[in-house]
Amino acid sequence: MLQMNNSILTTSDVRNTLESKLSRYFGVTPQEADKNQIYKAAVLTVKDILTSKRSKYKEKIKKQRAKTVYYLCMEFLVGRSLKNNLHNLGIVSEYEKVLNEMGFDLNELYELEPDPGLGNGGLGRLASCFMDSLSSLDYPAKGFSICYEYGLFKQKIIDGNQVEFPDDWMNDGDGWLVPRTDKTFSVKFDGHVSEKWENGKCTVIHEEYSEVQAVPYDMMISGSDSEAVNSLRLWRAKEISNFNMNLFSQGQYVRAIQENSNAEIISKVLYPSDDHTEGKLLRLSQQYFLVSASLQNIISDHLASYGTLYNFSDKVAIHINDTHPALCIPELMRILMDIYSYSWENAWDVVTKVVSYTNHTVLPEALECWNVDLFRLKLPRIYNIVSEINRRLCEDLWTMYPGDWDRISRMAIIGYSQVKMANLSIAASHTVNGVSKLHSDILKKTVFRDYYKAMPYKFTNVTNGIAHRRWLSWSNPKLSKLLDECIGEEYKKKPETLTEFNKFRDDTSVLERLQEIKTENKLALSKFIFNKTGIIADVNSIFDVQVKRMHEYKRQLLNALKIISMYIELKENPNAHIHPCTFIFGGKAAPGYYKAKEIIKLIWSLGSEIERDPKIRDIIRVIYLEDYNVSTAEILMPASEISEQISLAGKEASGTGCMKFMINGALTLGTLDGANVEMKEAVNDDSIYIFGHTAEEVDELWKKGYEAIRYYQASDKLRKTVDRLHRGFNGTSFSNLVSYLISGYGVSDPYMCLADFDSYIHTFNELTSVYQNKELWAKKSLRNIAQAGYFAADRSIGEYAADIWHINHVK
Ligand code: GPW
Repeated sequence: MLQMNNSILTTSDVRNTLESKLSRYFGVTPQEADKNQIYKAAVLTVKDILTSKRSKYKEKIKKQRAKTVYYLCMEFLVGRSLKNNLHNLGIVSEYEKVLNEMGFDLNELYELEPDPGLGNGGLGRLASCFMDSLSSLDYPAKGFSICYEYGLFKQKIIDGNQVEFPDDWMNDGDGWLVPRTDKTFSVKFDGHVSEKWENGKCTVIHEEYSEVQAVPYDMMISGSDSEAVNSLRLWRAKEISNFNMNLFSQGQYVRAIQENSNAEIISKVLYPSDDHTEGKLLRLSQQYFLVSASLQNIISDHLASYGTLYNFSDKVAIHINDTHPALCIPELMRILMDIYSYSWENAWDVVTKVVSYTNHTVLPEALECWNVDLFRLKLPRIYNIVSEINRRLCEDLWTMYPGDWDRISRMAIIGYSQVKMANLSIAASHTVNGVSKLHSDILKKTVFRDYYKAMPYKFTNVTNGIAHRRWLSWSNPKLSKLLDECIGEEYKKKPETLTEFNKFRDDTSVLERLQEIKTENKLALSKFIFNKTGIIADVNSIFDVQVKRMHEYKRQLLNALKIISMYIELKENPNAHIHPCTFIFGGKAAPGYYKAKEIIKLIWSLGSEIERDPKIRDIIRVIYLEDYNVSTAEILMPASEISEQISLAGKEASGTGCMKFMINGALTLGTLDGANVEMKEAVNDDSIYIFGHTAEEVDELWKKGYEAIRYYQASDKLRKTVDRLHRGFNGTSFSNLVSYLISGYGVSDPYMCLADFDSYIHTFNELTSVYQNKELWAKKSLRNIAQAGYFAADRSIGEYAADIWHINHVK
């Protein structure tokens, strides 16, 4: 129940506000209203509650002159909001009751909300989980991103091929956005820059630029059982109405108008590649658009509160989520020097005190580099500043490492016609962190080794975490209820207290309840799958799930090989001892990522062939779930039993899906990669199933030379599997994938699927054999749930707040 204006929100308040919204916006009574109108009215009323709560919270921040963190990220994968907001505000039962009286089912209303896809995957979802925790822990925070008109594409699988469709989520999904047309900023691109000296003072002149207006749309993020409502500000590009009068006067009316509408393309669409950079001009424009608008906003808010910039670094922390917003470094320099007349040294001092940076990958294809010519042309002033940062950096490095050109060129920000964004980010940030222990260690040892040697004090680790309320309490109400009964509700605010659940490891009635809950959740998922695919997934089979972006390093192909080998075994011996399994896959491939699309085709074809064989499909089934997104994940996680986290060790920075599975009681089958390593430490060896080469062994294998063919020759099972892959499934041959896996001359599969195949199969068999013993399985599942508290975003945010941002709770 929510305390509003010192009074309690009652059901009659809810009824009155709903009625008044229905009448005002749709001219209907509750009796006349349809589901859609009721849904929209509910959103409007919740938005009002958030607004009033937010203004009170803002007052408090102001009064306490509290430091705020600004979290910049090109992606926020927010998921649906109605359910989350009602839960976080503690007003579900009031709404449920009133809506029931009006003849509506709240759960059905939730389903009407489109799932805004303003992110690709892990990176964007992490940002959203972090916003949830920031608010729930009463930290003052503001997220900044782009209001993409088209979010991540919708995926359809047609004959096994991924086909992309536009996601115009704004059509119905903009209900949570509050446009703030009073708070716009202008962002300048292109043109020429020159310096003008007058009376010993230098002014920078930027001419013939093009200008875009950034219009903010705010989404309010309520905390759970907290006072805070923070906001996520999404910028939309709008043409500026002062047209290029030169063009008009030259009679070029159409071109003048056309040039303007080009501006709006900046916030048109989210780039659909994950862990990969394309180096496109439009993407660079998007990045600068985000940081320039956000920084102007941060500075103008600061001036409005304090009237001066002298205390800027005491009151402001700016966090860049990977390097995508790294242009905020030169942009802050530009604003301080060109507008507020700071000296270089003073501006640099401010920048290096406020900016911190999280790295999310070691994959070389994801480390952002921009072509110097493109960069200079689009952002001439910013290029000047980056060059000067680079010049001074190299000068310092020269004193540190005289004559060591190799090292200095590796550490330089500009070199070989490229601007290296990671080097810029490390050079200017006070703190740099990786997202799991293993990943942070790898950063220090490999990609950022030189920087770690030169500036060891900057480097730290903050292991990722998830919004455990969304992913456990609100998505899995049955398990949540069991936990409430066993250990009380404290874990909702203090996830580390989930360990109390360990006390019930020998309580047979609790273990039975766990099994029942899993079965009920599997039934719900099974219905969902049936509605989407017409396939009935048997709830008595093991639900083995791999859902994540399609990527070679995540090795969905290895999982497919495992299933193929089981298929062969069953064909040879229909009575083979295999516990029935339903293999569920889901995930999108970047539209231009051919190999990933081929793997989708393989999984789909394998599934289709099996589906036509009644004997086999009763034992193993393969389902490819289309258009995997946050809402689908909320149904999948509670119903999963095996969580496949099988990336090649050393490649997955952290992974966060793994944590959602764990907290819902799935057992992990995984490599020692990313956060799996810490999950193993948390549950002990008998409740997690680890296989394959370690990161160190992978390195050694590389150095020695990875010869896939050797594994093929050494294992009968593997050889049969790969040969079968060559023959293909459902009429499609996959010989390309075979050459990819074992081509003899060093160009084969860099993610070493074959090297881990045998140990994967072995560990999978070991894991599934436990399933015979339902109680033992439930015990292991309980252990996972009880030890998952560490992987809550509340813990991660607590660490960022204390060790990196130095911000305090505002209550
Ligand atoms: F390349 N991640 C992602 F590092 O989802 F920027 N998209 C991305 O573009 C990048 C990373 C980037 C993921 C990591 O792959 C995953 O391991 C990690 O758990 C997640 O970011 C959140 O830290």
